[in-house]
Amino acid sequence: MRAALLAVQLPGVDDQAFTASIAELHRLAQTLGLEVAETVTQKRETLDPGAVVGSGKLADLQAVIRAAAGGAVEAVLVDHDITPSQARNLEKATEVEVLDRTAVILEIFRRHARSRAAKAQVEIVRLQYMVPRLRESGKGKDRQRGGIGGKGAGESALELDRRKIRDRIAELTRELDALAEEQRTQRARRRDMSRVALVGYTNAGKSTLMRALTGSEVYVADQLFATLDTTVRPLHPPAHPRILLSDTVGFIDKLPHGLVASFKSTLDEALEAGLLAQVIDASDPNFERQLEVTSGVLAEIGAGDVPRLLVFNKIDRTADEVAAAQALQDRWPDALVISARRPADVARLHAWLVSFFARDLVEGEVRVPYDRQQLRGEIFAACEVLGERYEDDAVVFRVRARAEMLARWRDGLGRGA
Ligand SMILES: Nc1nc2c(ncn2[C@@H]2O[C@H](COP(=O)(O)OP(=O)(O)OP(=O)(O)O)[C@@H](O)[C@H]2O)c(=O)[nH]1
Ligand SMILES: [Mg+2]
Repeated sequence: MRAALLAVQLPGVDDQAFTASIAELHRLAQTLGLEVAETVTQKRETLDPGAVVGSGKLADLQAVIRAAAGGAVEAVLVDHDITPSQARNLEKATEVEVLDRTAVILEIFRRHARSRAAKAQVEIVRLQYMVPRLRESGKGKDRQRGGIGGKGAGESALELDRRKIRDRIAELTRELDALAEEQRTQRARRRDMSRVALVGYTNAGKSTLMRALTGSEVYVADQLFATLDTTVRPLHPPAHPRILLSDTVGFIDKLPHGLVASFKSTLDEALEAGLLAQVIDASDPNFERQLEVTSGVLAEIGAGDVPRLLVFNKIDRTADEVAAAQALQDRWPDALVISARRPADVARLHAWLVSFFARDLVEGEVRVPYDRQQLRGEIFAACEVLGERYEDDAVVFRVRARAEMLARWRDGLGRGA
């Protein structure tokens, strides 16, 4: 399927930002499997309240759609959020489907959602997006439905559809609440462990690093929003005590508003992490803007104060690698500059993470009665065992561990207690 892009350069948006935004819409289109036939742009003070662009540009767009080389254009993607009536007018004028930036991103999220939670979150935002865009269907505009159980009597088909959507949203919200409870329990179990969340702009290389750092098989793809679900895995080779890594949903400029809120629960993992590793694609000409966007969203979801390591990735893809790395280190002296594809760089990041969490470790003793020896495994995962001593009724382990962990072992002998 082929699509045309439509973008307006508004005041305050410089040429570079404008080009980058269009390039990003292009990639979003590709992620949906659309081939971009043409791009139509215009400089304007505001979006035209009628059909986004003025009548002259609209005629250009119509011509492009009819005359596009290589086959028919079946959709127009608009690089802005537009009102339902702007979309309708554009559809009328072009006679093809019109999707605004939010609709494009929502469609990608819908296709990529795997878990029940991600599916429910995306569906809620999609339904909310749809409500104001519902239209009276055909002739039955004022058709009255003799509703079941009296419900719906006197409502138009449109009102009835809206009501159905609201009911569905309520149902999904309840489902999500139940899932969130489950996730909270899982997170509570990881509460005292050292945790790092990989966060960052979509396509920065978070999942690639997750694979390299944990030896797990999470999904990596040259697509936007390949990952929607949070995955948690221990660092490998293992650290003692264990360090858990999580891979999270990526961010994008002009992220549809509802999505930030709905993915907040997915990102709770990030909020509770002891460290955020913010991954940046150093080979993207627009990486500074992407860094800003990510920091903005993190602040918005309340993760602004979590300690953060900047990881400039894909340095192997920059034109002059040495100069690029130097420029980054000059400006961000505390950052790591790496390529996820180079084992030596991954090892450097691995070592950095281990030493970051090692600073919080304290030495102490844990007594394990002889009838509780099944706890040995847990102790070896949660602590670095420095030595063990046998007493009359118990083994006493001399360990290095997080203080919270030691306190809990002392009080209740681990999570099994
Ligand atoms: N050249 C190069 N490519 C990389 C590097 N890291 C990741 N990539 C590629 O970049 C693309 C995106 O990588 P992912 O790991 O899926 O990115 P992500 O941040 O998880 O993206 P989302 O899940 O979509 O948010 C893939 O094609 C990777 O192979 C790197 O250091 N160098
Ligand atoms: Mg990913």
